[in-house]
Amino acid sequence: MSMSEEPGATVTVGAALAEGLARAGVKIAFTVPGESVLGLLEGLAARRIRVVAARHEGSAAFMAESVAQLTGRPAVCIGTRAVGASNLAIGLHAARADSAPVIAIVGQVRSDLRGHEAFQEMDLVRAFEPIVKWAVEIKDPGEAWAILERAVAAATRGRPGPVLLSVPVDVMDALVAAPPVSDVKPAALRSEHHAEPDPTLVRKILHLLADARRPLILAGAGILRARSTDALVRFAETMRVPVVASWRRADVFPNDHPLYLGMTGNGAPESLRARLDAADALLVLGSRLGEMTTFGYQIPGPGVRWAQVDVEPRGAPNRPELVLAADVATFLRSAQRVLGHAAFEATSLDERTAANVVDRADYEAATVVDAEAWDGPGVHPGRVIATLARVLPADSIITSDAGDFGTWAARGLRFHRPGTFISSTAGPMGFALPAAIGAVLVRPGRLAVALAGDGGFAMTMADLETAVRERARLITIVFDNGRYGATWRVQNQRGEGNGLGTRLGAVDFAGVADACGALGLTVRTDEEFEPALRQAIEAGRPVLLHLTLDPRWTTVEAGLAELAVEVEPAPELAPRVELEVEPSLPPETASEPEAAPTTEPEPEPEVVSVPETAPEREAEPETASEPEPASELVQEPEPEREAEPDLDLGAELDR
Ligand SMILES: Cc1ncc(C[n+]2csc(CCOP(=O)(O)OP(=O)(O)O)c2C)c(N)n1
Ligand SMILES: [Mg+2]
Repeated sequence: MSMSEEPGATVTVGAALAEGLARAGVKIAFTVPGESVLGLLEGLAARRIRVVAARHEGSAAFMAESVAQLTGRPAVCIGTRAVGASNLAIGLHAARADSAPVIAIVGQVRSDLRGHEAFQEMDLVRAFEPIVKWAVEIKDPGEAWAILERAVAAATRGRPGPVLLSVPVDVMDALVAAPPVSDVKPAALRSEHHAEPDPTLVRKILHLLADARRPLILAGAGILRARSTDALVRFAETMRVPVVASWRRADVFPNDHPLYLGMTGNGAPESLRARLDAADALLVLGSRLGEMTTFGYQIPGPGVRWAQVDVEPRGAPNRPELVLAADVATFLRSAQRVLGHAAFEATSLDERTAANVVDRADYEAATVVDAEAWDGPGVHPGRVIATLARVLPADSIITSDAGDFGTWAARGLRFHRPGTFISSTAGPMGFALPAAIGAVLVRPGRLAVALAGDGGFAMTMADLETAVRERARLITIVFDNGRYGATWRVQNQRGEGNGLGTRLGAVDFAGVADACGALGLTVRTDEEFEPALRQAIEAGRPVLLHLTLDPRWTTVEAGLAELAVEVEPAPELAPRVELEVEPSLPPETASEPEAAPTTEPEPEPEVVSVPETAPEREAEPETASEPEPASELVQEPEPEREAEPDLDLGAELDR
């Protein structure tokens, strides 16, 4: 239904909300529905917003968070009443931590039943107020349009973040006046205007960097949200100041640039911590200086002169010398103008340039992750990462879960442009696969690669089916050490409780992928990995690579750890027992002598555990696909990310 121009025309609240979302640029919404939100889904479909069913609301919220991180535009997840909302919570918490503009719309019980502990009733506003930026219930259908506008503004303005709208089922289906017809976006849906920052403060910040001997810039998500990577590159080059990325924002600056010195937090190269300690001035751009980024609030160290530019400066326990509450794009523009006019007396530009060369060489040496000798069992996590860095297309979108395996990726991967690394600073397990799905659905030409541990992956692995159904071009790589490794490692350090709550059983992850209609490959040695990866890139459908990992590999910092505790071998998979259904068994199968593997596990295949054995599943996505053109609704031309066309990093970066 399109909004009628006739005076007095009415639409349902669900349709009005869908109209507002469409005008805010929403193209896709993720949901596990319930009857309370059906009116909204109908409105979305009428407005040609693609509706994607997830297998868990947590996944739906992660998918939306990923889209919001990637596009900077509002992204939508939808759940039903108390149960759906509770499941959405993890993704909304993550969106808050990641300053991602997610709009969650949740059904609520009928208005006349509110307060009676009705079926699946919860005071959603009270429950979610501490989690989201703004939570509100639409009580009067006539206010729906105004509330939606306000919600979009709250999600996207200032420091972006999640909002939650609770909509009682009767309100959702109530008729209201059609939203005003307009070619012009309502004010609240337009992009924000940022005032020019105070020029004196801008100059002072520039002087702070220019006067220092060993200055450094720390850049975070604010740069990504403001699409200011190019501007930052120019600024850093003009000032000849190296740049480090905040935790999980490694794509904020081209990693092959001679001024890039790595990502802070877990997995940071040792050179980076040393360089941060050596800095005598630090400019923090678009980062809240979270606990992980600052190695537990140790950065900036005492005595370091530092400045922070952020839409909402906050984070560090010690106050900056200079603080500018401003959008980083506006700041960088002003700074570049000043730099164009004023000749800066940097202490010694040559000296600084020479120091930068040494810093970069230190970074490169400290980010080699595949040096240790290893003959198995299982793969070398660093070699896997080094292979990914070499083989994946440079514009692949890599998503990462929580867990120790991720430290290898943090140190060893290289990102060349913004929007190629999506991870959450909230550290939620289960994030990587849904995030990869969300990412490729809005960037259909790209390849997404989800990195996860066996623990985190299993939390959302049912969404492999979503990936198949939605034809998401992705590869999931599962680092399987048979445990919640990061937590088990801490047990090991404590010397107590070895394996308590942290040991996991074996899962045939390739088999799970196969069962969902994806292609599953099991990789047990380093030699097997690269051919499997190349096969996955070419596969044309979702692929899972199940990597077996010796649990002595923990973090990249620890390398091959000396463990204080005994490591039990990973449990073996119990052989699959087939149901004996005599009449339908084809005679060859029934009579085959080796076809009863009740005690012996299957012989290990070379690399591939399920290649050609599932042709009928492969065909399924084709027939089961939606009647509408698959990605037409989200086919954006390769995006508005400013840095993508501009960066021009040269052919050597196109691995
Ligand atoms: C939703 C959620 N639950 C619990 C944790 C705590 N936690 C952090 S890492 C981790 C273990 C992750 O195990 P796995 O995914 O197998 O990765 P590994 O550390 O073994 O590489 C746990 C339990 C978390 N971060 N998120
Ligand atoms: Mg694990």
